[in-house]
Parts: sequence; structure tokens; C-alpha cells
Amino acid sequence: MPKKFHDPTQQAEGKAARWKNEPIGERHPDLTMHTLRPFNAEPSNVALQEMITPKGQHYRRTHAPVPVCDDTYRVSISVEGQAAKLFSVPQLKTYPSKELAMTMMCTGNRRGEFNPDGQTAGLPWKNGSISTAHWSGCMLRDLLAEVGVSNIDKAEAAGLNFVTLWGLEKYHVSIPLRKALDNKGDCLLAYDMNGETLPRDHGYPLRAIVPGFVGARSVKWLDRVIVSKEEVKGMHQTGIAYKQMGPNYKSVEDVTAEMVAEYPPIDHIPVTSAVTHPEPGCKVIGGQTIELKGYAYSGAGRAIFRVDISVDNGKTWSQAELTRVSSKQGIRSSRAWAWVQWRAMAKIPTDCGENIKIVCKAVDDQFNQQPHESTSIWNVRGILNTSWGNVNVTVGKASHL
Ligand SMILES: Nc1nc2c(c(=O)[nH]1)N[C@H]1C(S)=C(S)[C@@H](COP(=O)(O)O)O[C@H]1N2
Ligand SMILES: [Mo]
Repeated sequence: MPKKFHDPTQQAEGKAARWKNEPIGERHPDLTMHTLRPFNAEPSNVALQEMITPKGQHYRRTHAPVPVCDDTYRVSISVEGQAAKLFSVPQLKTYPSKELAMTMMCTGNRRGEFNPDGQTAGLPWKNGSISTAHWSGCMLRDLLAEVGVSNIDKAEAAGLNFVTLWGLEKYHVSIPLRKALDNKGDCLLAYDMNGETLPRDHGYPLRAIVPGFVGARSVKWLDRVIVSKEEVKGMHQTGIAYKQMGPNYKSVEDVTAEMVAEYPPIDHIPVTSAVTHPEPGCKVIGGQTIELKGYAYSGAGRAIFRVDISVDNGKTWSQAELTRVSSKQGIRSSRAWAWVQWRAMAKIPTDCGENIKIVCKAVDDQFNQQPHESTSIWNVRGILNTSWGNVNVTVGKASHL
């Protein structure tokens, strides 16, 4: 009997009435859907080849119905135990605005590739729970200054180490206060995406944007921002959702509360990459030169400086050509918040079998590298599958016309 699928983050769908206000019209038909209620979906490989993910195709990761908001919306900003200040979006728009290109990646990206080695607990994402957009809004640090928090040393001396972010549907996580106050941290309270009002699926009317951190920290439908002493207790912060266990833990039921409490939640994604062209299973011809495409990304603002590609599963290698979103996000910027798109031409061997594995691996500016196989990093939550990007294709013989 296969093991019962158990995803600790997945909530019951509940009554149909809960879902009557979903923004169906925002959802591009080319998305691959994992669940409709809540809506979880990823773009196609074709969409993933664009530097800025096309409209309607940015991946979605939601845990509950999309909240409905109107002009009465206010975000609450406070220091824990003190009075909160409320801000409407028009008020936030009076603060200096900033736009930045950022790649958002869900920690479960490529979870599906783990499953042949054992069922993981979570949505079986392919290589598309990652997307890039231009986000704009005001700086989170400007709003924290409004409640008297602007100096990290003073705040830490007072025991304040985190900013806890709550969504209207009660989703909650924390980020380090140091990140929020850093003038190069680029944390936003975003009201626009790609020059338009934030779509409802992506957090209308306001979301946090926490560049260089896992997607989970960029809280949508932002309700409350609280400068706090401790990380908030909950599934997505101190709980199991973002804890990576050793490969010997085969079931979430085997994981002890002590382990969960001791392990750190994931802040930054390690270096990763994927092949987005050619499509898995497609046919290529021995001796033919084909184009390969993909993306590479690393967390914490680390820039990708090299992507190695191989059409013989790593026997021989060459380097891909990289395109960055902007020269400002280059090596040593420490603010490479967006992925690179890579491209290479490669000759298919003639002396191979009927199937070949095309692989890619990226290196970031701190020389982090990707693990070879996913087997050694398999974990029951199926998070951080940052193994070599790969695609299997079929090799045909050249026909003599
Ligand atoms: N309020 C709220 N914020 C949230 C979530 C959520 O379910 N509720 N999901 C998080 C996760 S796990 C990810 S990966 C990103 C996804 O953002 P997107 O749907 O705009 O791509 O949002 C994060 N912010
Ligand atoms: Mo996520």
C-alpha cells in the first residue's frame, strides 16, 4: 500500500460558499494547476523562459480563499505591546516609492522530482514554483520608523529581533528585524506588480516583498506588521513547514516536536537552476546542435556568475550565456534579487543510447554549488530540491533525406 499522502500545510476545502469570490479571471489558462481550492499553480516552461513572467502566469501559492478587500482596508504597524498605527494604501503612496525586480521562489520548487525516491508531504511542484516580477511600493523601514523603530542596535538592545507579518487570512511568519531595517535589504510594502495594481491572487491591496528570502516570507493581503521579540509561533515559521529533516525521516509523523523546535526555518534559498528548454521527453537527433534554456537563482542577494551545462549527464561540460535583469543586480552587488536566464547551444552526441539526460548546475558569487542528485537531499517535506537541473530527451538517428 502506498503511504498516505499527508501535507501538513494543506487545509480542508470546506464549504463551496467560501470560494465564491475567487479571482478566476486573473488566472492564465496555460498555468499547470495543482489545487483549485486553494489555488496553487505554476507557469509552463515557455513562460519560465521570460525574464519577467508574463501577466497572469506568475506562480501562485495560497493556503485559503483569496480575501476580499475594499477602501476600508488599513494595514496595522506596531511594536508588540504598544499602540498600532493604521495606514491606508493612499497614505502609503505618499511615502517614497521604490521598484525592484525580484524572483520569488517557493521552497517546494521541484518537490515532484523527489517523489520517485519516496513520497514527500506537499504539493508536487515541477520546476515552476518560481517567477519574476517588478514589484513597487514603499519601504518597510520607512513605516517601521513611524512606530519609532529605525536603529537596529537600539532595537536589538531592547530585545526586538523580528518583524512578524500577518495576512488577512491569518497566515503568519517572521523575518529578522535586521533585514527589514537594512537600507540595502529592499523590503517593500508593495501595492503594484509589473506597473499595475497588485492582482488579488498576489496579495491585493498590499503585500510584503522580502527580496532574497523564500517566497513564504513575502506575506500577501498584509493585515498586521508587528516588531517582535520572538519569531511568531506557527506552521510556517517555528513549525514543520520550512524545516528540513535528514533523508532517514520518511514520514512527518516520525519527526519529533523537539527536532522541529531546534531546526531553523529556511530564510534563503541555496543556489539552484533548471532546464526550461527542451521539453522533457522530446525528440532530438544525434549530431544536431540544439538550443538549451533555463534559469538560475540563489537566495540572499547572491548573484549567479556561472552556469555549466552538459548533454551527456555530466561527462563533458560547457558554459551557458547569462542574461541579468539589470546591471545593478550583478556580481558583488549583494542585491541580486532576480534570477538569471541562461542559454547555450550544444551538440547532441552520436555515440549515445536512445535517451540522454541534459543537466545544468549554477554557481553563485559565494561559490555555492548545487548537489548532484536529489536522492541525498531527499526530505519528507520535500523542500529545497536544488539538485542539478535536468531533463531527459530521446535521441533519434539523423535521417538521410
Ligand atoms: N497571506 C499569505 N501570504 C503568503 C502565502 C499565503 O498563503 N498567505 N503564501 C506564501 C508562499 S508559501 C509563497 S511561495 C508566496 C507565493 O506568492 P505568489 O502566490 O504571489 O506567487 O506567498 C507567500 N505569502
Ligand atoms: Mo511557498
